[in-house]
Amino acid sequence: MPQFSEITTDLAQLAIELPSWAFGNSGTRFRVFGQPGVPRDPFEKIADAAQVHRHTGLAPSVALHIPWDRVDDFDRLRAHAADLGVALGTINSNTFQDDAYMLGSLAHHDPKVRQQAIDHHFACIDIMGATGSRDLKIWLADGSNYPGQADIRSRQDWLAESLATIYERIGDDQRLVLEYKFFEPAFYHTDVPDWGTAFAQVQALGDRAVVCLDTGHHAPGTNIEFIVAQLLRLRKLGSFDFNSRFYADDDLIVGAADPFQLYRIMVEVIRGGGLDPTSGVAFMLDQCHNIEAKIPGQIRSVLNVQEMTARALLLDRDALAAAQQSGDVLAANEIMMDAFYTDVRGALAAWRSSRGLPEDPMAAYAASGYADQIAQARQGGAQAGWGA
Ligand code: LRH
Ligand code: MN
Ligand code: MN
Repeated sequence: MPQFSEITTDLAQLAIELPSWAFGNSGTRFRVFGQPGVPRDPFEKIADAAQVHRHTGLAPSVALHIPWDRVDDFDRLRAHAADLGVALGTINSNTFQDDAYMLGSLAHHDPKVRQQAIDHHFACIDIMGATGSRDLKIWLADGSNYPGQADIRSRQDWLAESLATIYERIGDDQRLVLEYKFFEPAFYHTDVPDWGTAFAQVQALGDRAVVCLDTGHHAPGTNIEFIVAQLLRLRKLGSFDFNSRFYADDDLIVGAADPFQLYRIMVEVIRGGGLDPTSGVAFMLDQCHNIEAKIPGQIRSVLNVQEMTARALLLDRDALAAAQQSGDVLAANEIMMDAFYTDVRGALAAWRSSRGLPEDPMAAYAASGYADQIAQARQGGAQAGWGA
């Protein structure tokens, strides 16, 4: 197995984008729990995200969701982020909250509704100009609940047309990122339910259209690392929305439910060159902290990704390849598990401190007094925007 000192150059490349909505109040359809000190506006969300970066050095950018994070002056929001040492990242569109979209948005049967949804994406592209964002991320709630309700075949064509119209509008250095999800809110059919459909749709658009893989968006038992390998192979893996799940789209802390799955995903990311910043693979979190504190929840999340990335980098790939080539099933599996079972926490703590970061970011945040400060200063925090 490689030494820890041999993996730090690669490890230093890891950057994880935080979702602005992780800092707002959230919950389930049953209850949204309010927490003290929760941000009242996008400026305060950025300030909280900057705390995560300050203590971990892992989270240099923040994704926005429009209209949840709509502000009058995006230039000012961008400058505010820069002052706090972070950048504005992906712009997420939202066509799932207006009455007009009850039966769909970009795949709706009515061209007027499709146009409304396209116009929303044009507005997002304008915002990207001000925020300096590279990626427009599209997740659609489009689908149907009952067999016969919708023409599922025509909807693919309408979706393709809508996406092509949006794709035409993005800049040469920008990307359209299409996210899939197998169900919810639609329960019978979903218009972009899986990686294959997302791939087919973005492939028809061009090079600057790629797929977002949200780890919570698959049926239980799905081999997600295989999808990672395939999309990287096809050069269509644009980004991850990391989170973890026990049942459906639970949006829990990444690596909490199944650290081994996260390790296996990172093994395939590294195998396919996805850790190299030039690969264009963006690592993002898409989580909600319904019952735990939000800023430490995000700190824990990025540390979990860092830990599993370190273990995946420690995998002895030469030995693994040799075992695979010789058909030695048990040896290959043992090599895979050796790296997974390596406790890297001590080595990571020492490495952090050698880079001027706290050895223990969770403890450093707790000692910083920031949680008390925001609890005092902010009253009436905003809801994350969904889950009410
Ligand atoms: C949909 C989703 C998508 C949305 C986010 C709030 O379940 O994963 O990425 O933008 O949740
Ligand atoms: Mn997502
Ligand atoms: Mn989701």
